[in-house]
Amino acid sequence: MDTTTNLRPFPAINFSNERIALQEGVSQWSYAKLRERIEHCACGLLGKQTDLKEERVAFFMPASVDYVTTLLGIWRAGGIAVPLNVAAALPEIEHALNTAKVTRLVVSITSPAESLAGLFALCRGMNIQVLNVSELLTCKIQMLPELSIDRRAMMLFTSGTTNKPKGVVSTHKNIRAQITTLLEAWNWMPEDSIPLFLPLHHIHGIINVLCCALWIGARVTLYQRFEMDTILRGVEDRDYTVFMAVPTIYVKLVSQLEALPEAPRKRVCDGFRAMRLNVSGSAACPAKLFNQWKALTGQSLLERYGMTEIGMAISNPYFGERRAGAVGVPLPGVQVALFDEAGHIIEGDDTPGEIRVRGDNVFQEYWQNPKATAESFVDGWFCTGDVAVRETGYYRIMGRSSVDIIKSGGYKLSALEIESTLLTLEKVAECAVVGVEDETWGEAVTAFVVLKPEQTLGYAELKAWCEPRMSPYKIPKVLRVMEALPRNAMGKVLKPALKTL
Ligand code: MCA
Ligand code: AMP
Repeated sequence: MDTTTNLRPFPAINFSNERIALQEGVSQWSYAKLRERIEHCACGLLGKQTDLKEERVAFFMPASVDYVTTLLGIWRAGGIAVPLNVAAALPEIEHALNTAKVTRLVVSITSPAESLAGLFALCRGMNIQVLNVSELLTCKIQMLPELSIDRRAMMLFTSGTTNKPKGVVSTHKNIRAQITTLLEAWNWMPEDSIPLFLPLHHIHGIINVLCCALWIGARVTLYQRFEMDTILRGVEDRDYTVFMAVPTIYVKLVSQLEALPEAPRKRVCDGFRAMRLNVSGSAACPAKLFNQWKALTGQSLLERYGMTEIGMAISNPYFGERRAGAVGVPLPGVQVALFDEAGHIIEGDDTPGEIRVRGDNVFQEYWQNPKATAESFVDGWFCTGDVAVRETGYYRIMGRSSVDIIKSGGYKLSALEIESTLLTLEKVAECAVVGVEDETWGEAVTAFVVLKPEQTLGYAELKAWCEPRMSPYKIPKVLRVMEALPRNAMGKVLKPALKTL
């Protein structure tokens, strides 16, 4: 077994040469060209050093060849890659930079211009050096380090039940395991071609789409966001063999397709029909959506289950029955079990329990947070907090053990984080945030607030106040001003009661 990594784990990047790796607009990059860029970037980051020794290097770019170059350049030079959310508000970026103790930040021509002035000022204040990919690309290629596979490689931020996101650290070995299980399970092949329009600060876009494709030698078409019309033109032109998205995107596609006149609808639907695989994940895919997609495109959506800390763990089969409303069976090399409240493994079907996961795919630690890390493992099993039941061998997700976690359009949000920001709004005396079932978003962030005496607050004012303080997708979709929040005898807010309102 290879225990070092100098991008050797990405076989295609080393050996595929003239195959097209990336497409961005009208530009294309072969694997050989991409490798050259990665090596320039790695050498630029190294300067006179021989190894970045797990330096945390953040980067702020949407899906682009520069993003890919930077991610793999940091890995190649021995750093920990910290991809930032390009839609984040400055206080959220500050939290990430601070938590990760980032020393350098890489930007590029693709970085959202409207955010750069604030970001640069933040970095000046934090003594973080800002670099541009274009400068790094001018550096001469020299010796690059041999790295142990156990080295830390990436830090992603995840919301939990605490109020601030934690840094989830994965090693090269974790990442390799997360990629290779999907290559095997979903039959990835070098001939594949996939559009990438998901945000690149989460596993779904980074591992399931980008890294799987680049590992095997497939082609990735990069979009900075979900550009529906352009992507559907590509589908119609049979540009893609595989499509991966969150349920919200399939909901939006269904309504777009249903609104099209028959001839163009048929062309796009036939484009989807001709693909070898359509995957849904990051949030529950309702059976209704599964059936609508099948009726329109003939595709049985392959639904899978994963988490930032573990990559993917459970998946419907590539060959065999894909069951609506279920997430399937454990992926190769991933151990999955359900545990009852007493902490015992549930052996048979039909008894719900918490999903716990073991395997090389499971992350190493929450960054510099040994307490949270220790609390999330029991006897070597990572405790997901998700509750599921097995039905004739297939897992079905039933919900989460915490009402404080909300899933909106595939993003996992902390109700407490949103509440703690809303409480800094001078007029607000108390507030409670919950996720309310919603056909498009899965759950819609809903804020219940009690105002201080003689204050008023309308939705437009709340939204405008939130904009510089939180990512757009965290901003409540609904505001309910209340006289008082429902509480139990202990004074705890009754969130389930709020949900039913
Ligand atoms: C956008 N908006 C949202 C969301 N996204 N509101 C709530 N929840 C959201 N997720 C709001 C914007 O603030 C804006 O509001 C309006 O919708 C239109 O924004 P726009 O950006 O144009 O929307 P969109 O492009 O249609 O975005 C929807 C989206 C996006 C494409 C579904 O949310 C998305 O890319 N989600 C995927 C997230 C993801 O990859 N998650 C994976 C993490 P207004 O009009 O009021 O300004 S989970 C993971 O990685 C694990 C391991 C796993 O299992 O996969
Ligand atoms: P995150 O850590 O942001 O990646 O979100 C992971 C969470 O998304 C999991 O803990 C689940 O609650 C949820 N999730 C992912 N995939 C699915 C799915 N197919 N069905 C239901 N929930 C899912």
